[in-house]
Amino acid sequence: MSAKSISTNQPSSERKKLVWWPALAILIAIASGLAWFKFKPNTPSTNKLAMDAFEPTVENKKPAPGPAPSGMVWIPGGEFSMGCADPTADLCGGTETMFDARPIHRVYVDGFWMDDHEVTNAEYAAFVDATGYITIAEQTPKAEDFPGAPPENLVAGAVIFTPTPEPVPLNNHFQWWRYEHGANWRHPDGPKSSIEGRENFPAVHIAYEDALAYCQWAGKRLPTEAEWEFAARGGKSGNMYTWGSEFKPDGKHQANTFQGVFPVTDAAEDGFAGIAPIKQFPANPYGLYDVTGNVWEWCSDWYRYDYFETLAKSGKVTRNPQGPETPFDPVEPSERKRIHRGGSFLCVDQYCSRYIVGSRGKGEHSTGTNHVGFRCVK
Ligand SMILES: [Ca+2]
Ligand SMILES: [Cu+2]
Repeated sequence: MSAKSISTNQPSSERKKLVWWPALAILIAIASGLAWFKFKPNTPSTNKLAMDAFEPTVENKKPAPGPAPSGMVWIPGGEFSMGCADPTADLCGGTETMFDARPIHRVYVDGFWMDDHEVTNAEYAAFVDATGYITIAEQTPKAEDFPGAPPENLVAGAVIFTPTPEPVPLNNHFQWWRYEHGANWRHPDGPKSSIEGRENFPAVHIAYEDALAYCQWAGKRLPTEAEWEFAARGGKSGNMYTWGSEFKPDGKHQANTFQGVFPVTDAAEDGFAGIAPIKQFPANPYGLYDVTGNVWEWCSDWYRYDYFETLAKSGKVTRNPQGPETPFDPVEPSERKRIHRGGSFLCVDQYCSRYIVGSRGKGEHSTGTNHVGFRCVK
């Protein structure tokens, strides 16, 4: 059984949870929901401040330090307004952005190179061929790491989105995630599936350390959350989406998200039911593809729900923030989560609108799923 971030549509607990029996997991999910309500802050004054807090982005003038490395684009860095200004907090995002992305605060980042696309299966395969690296989803969970788990559940696998046969209340994501033995980046939809013909799709079922290992091999690193958002905004300020403030300008979809009735039918109005190959939609002003939608992207920061608030309170422009020292998610206090950004092919306004550029996602660091990938910077 899978995991349980109540606040996003991706499961985010570690594999320990995945091998627990469903009933216990559901109880935990309900308890987490209660914890969430307890922690959900009442912040009308912050909201009021945040509503008009966007100030112009000031890009660094310094040109790129040299010719672009293959597949990368120069992000000039500079000072910008980070976060979301949406007025209400909702349990699952819904049509609103959660309080953890507020208030809008001022951040500076240095310039850097960024992959113009999410790391593909072909690229991940080149890394694995060269190094023999084995991802977490391919490793059999050790009994000592999963006390109490039935031995028959200690098998390698990963978490896969599974549509429900009929509409369901959107309060328990265990209804549409399942743990499947033998699923991993080579077998994204389960042991019988493969990446043949999917060379140009983003690599998925990649845990944080699997992403990190790739970046290190490539002489790169993961972006910080601030770098990611600066890059995603493309030099603009205050936009709701990476392309502007209208979700479908001229009626055209700008990213691979979810249409239809979640989680039953993906109507694929954007051209794709489920995951898509890279570069199917226009790039943002910096030349980055699929910053929004398709798969979530790992950032290097730990997740803390109140990190933006802490930075804002300092009253200063924070320079090159690296995230909090330690993770904390009140919904799942015992999980160690890193930041996810950009939303995925499962994001839908009915449930999780984290394709909004200033909004945040999070995931337990050792858990990858079939809608989480990454890109690197240097
Ligand atoms: Ca889609
Ligand atoms: Cu989402």
